Amino acid sequence: MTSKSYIEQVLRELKEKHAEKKEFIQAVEEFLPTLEIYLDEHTEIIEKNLLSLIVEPERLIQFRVPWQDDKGKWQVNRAYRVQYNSAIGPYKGGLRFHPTTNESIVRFLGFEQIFKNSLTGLPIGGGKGGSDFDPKGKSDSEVMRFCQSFMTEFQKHIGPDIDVPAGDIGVGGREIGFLFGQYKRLNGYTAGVLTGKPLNSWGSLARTEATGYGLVYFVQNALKDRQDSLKDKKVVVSGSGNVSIYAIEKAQELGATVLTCSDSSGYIYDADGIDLDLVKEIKEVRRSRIKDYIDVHTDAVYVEGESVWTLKEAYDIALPCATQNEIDLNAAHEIAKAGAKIVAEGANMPSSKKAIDSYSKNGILYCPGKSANAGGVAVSALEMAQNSARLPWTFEKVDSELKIIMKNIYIVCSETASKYAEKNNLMAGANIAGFDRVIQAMISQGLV
Ligand code: NDP
Ligand code: 2IT
Repeated sequence: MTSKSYIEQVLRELKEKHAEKKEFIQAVEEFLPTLEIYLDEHTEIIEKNLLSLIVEPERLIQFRVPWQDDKGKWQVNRAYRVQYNSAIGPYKGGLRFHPTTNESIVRFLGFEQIFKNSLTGLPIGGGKGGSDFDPKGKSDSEVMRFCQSFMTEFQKHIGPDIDVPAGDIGVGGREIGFLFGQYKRLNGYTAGVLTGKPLNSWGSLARTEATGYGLVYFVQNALKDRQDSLKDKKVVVSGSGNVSIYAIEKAQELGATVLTCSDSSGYIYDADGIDLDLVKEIKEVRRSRIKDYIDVHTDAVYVEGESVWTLKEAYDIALPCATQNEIDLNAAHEIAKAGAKIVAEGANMPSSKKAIDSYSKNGILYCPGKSANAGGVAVSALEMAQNSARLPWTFEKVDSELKIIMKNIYIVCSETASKYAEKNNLMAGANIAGFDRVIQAMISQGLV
């Protein structure tokens, strides 16, 4: 059997089993075909049918979360954790609280997390979870009661050497703090059971910044490799959450002008460059909507109900940092028309398959999320190391380790791309390099 026909067979079987889980199928369909040349060299993977093992999660947990709202009424949400692959370490990956969270979403995120974590070079397996709970519009007390109820069940399934969750959409320091408090109440002080903890509870300095900063470090390495830099570049960022804010911060620090940010209601275009202190005040302090920006900057534009990817101004770099499939083929055409030369993904799977296929045709360097947004989970692994040693590191130490990790990820992706495809095919590079480490560990361990 050829590599191509084997991959097609595994995909066919997966689609039959999971026809309705479209994001999950999308993530696997984007991944497996890029392994073709690698499989030509490693025929034992075909002979022993190892792809069928890697697409199947080791464990999938689903539970209900009952909680009482401020009016005393009982609410119930559904929660998930996929413990996907533990070949290279305890399951590691975020928790997402968003009404769209379902089994397809956590499976896609968990599947990608395996290979992202592998690229960091650190001892972390792949997992992901979350709930269809919507923290928007909830009081702090409601969020706390939800988190406490969530953890009352979830604590049975996690531990510093078993599974170490962190944040994702809708889960930041506040939620992780409440989850950690409840875990402690049930099991005693166990710093290493969650990452992204508040700094007063042994969270790591620079974890909040890590995904956004890491994304920009990745782009900086890609530009440097092409004798270029971020100085004077025009950058378009989507979202205004954790990843967006710190991507904007680092891009501005390195001399770029960031023209936009957004939320699911609309986007801000500010030709003078986004005022990040104001965005932080609106999103991190007030927990309000990005529309408030124009109350202060009356010369900026707020475009209600539109995605930032409809922007008709010229720019050099696109950093999607909001959510999956925010860039479809039309949006990808707009990005190309704007003259962008790089799309680097802060979000997980923000580009549809057709959008990805269009990038190289339009001369755009595509930096896939698995590689470009790995800085967050990498610093989570450094938080685990600090918690195990019971010693905190300085911001500068964590940040300098993050820079080294992002540089190494860029190098391994680019070298693997050159070996198996061509240098600019960072998607093939990321997928093959991430896969190689995991599958070789699985083989050494007897595929258990
Ligand atoms: P936040 O919750 O902090 O922010 C999410 C941002 O994206 C908000 O601006 C939100 O707008 C917007 N958004 C979310 N869902 C949608 C939607 N369906 N349509 C339009 N906009 C939407 O999350 P993060 O910044 O942590 O995560 C952003 C992305 O980065 C996600 O894809 C996540 O998986 C990925 N990521 C996060 C990491 C981390 O460390 N936090 C690490 C690696 C990747 P609104 O408020 O209107 O919903
Ligand atoms: O998608 C991701 O890599 C994250 N949400 C971060 C996971 C983590 O464990 O820090």
